[in-house]
Amino acid sequence: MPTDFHNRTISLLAEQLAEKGMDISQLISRISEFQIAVPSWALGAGGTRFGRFSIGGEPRNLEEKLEDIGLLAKITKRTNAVSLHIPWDIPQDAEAVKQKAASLGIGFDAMNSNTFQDYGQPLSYKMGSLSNADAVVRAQAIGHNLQVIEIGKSLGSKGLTVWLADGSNFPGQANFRNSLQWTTDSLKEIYAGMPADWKLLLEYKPYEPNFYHTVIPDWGTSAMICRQLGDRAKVLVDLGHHLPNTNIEQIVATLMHQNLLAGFHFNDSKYGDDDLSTGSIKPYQLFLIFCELIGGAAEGVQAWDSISWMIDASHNVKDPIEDLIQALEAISQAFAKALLVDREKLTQCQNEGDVVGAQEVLQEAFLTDVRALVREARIQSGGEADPLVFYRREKIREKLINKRGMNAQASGL
Ligand code: RM4
Ligand code: MN
Ligand code: MN
Repeated sequence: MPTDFHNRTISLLAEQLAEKGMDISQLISRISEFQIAVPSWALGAGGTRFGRFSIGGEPRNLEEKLEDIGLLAKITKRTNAVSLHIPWDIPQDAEAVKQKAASLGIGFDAMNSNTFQDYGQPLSYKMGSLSNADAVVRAQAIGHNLQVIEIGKSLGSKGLTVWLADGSNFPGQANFRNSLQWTTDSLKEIYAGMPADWKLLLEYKPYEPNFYHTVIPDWGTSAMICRQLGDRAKVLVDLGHHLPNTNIEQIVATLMHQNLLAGFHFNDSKYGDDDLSTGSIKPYQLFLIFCELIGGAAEGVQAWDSISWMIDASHNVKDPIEDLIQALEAISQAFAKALLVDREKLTQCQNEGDVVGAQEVLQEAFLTDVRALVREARIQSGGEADPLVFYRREKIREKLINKRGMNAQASGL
């Protein structure tokens, strides 16, 4: 987009917003401050259980993953942290990794433990980890989480994200109540091993890889467990971890109401845990979620800064870096649009039973083209006006392929 055209667009938008009593510079600083972490497994091509198609130039180790995130950080200015997955990304030299990340302007978001795969550990997780009927397997899974906390401490992380694949595939395979109790007891031990300034982010997921029952299938079960752990345990909402048509914005509002929202894993979904690019399927839903987040924080039910933000998508047919650029843009746009909602008017409509008016308020904000606003925030922060155009013009993928080869593969799923 030519600079001149951008400048005219942004001044027109500033004028429009000023008429509604909104100050564009305040909006720009809110958008600029909003940073979303990138997981270390997002830089390589994902895949499905049917196959995986390489894209070439994928990072071969943790250092190269950090370099890719550093590039994203530099051009988008929307990310400043990485979320590591253990054992996929065990740092050999924590101090060196920490320094490298710092030199790229990257910090360490929540750590992710992994007890959903076997990777050479003594006992198998085939029949579950924290919920396993065998106490020795549970102890091993607890020990793994404690080790992840130690690694995180050495890097300056402040959180542990737990996603469990535990559950069963067939009726009768597992005892519902015992699985839940063992999971809760195991999590209590993990929680007790966390430093006082850490938080535990507990995911839920209705199905997959288990298809009959999942030990933590929904936000309510996660919340119930968190309540038994302590104040620093909260529920993590992964947008893909719901059955189709679930009202996720209501879940967000409810969790905030109880000060129980740990954070987000952004992605989009048509059917289930599709891990598609954020904003590619249901941008209106994403906007409505941000409306609840902004509303909840503005009304003081839960502090904005207590919420963690991360992208958790799988890149099967797109260049992962391009996909992450698109996701960061979509998240920023949904956030910016939600900032435009006239909350006073919305409340008035709600109180007066003006259903049409309430919809108008939301649509007015959602249908505003905020691309120039998001771009301006990025330019003012020193990023690229159009990161995707820059990425392609500079032939970054070609350069990565030259450096790392066509068959490079990152650790991960
Ligand atoms: C799960 C969940 C976790 C992620 C793994 C790879 O479905 O979303 O957050 O760590 O996938
Ligand atoms: Mn997730
Ligand atoms: Mn998932």
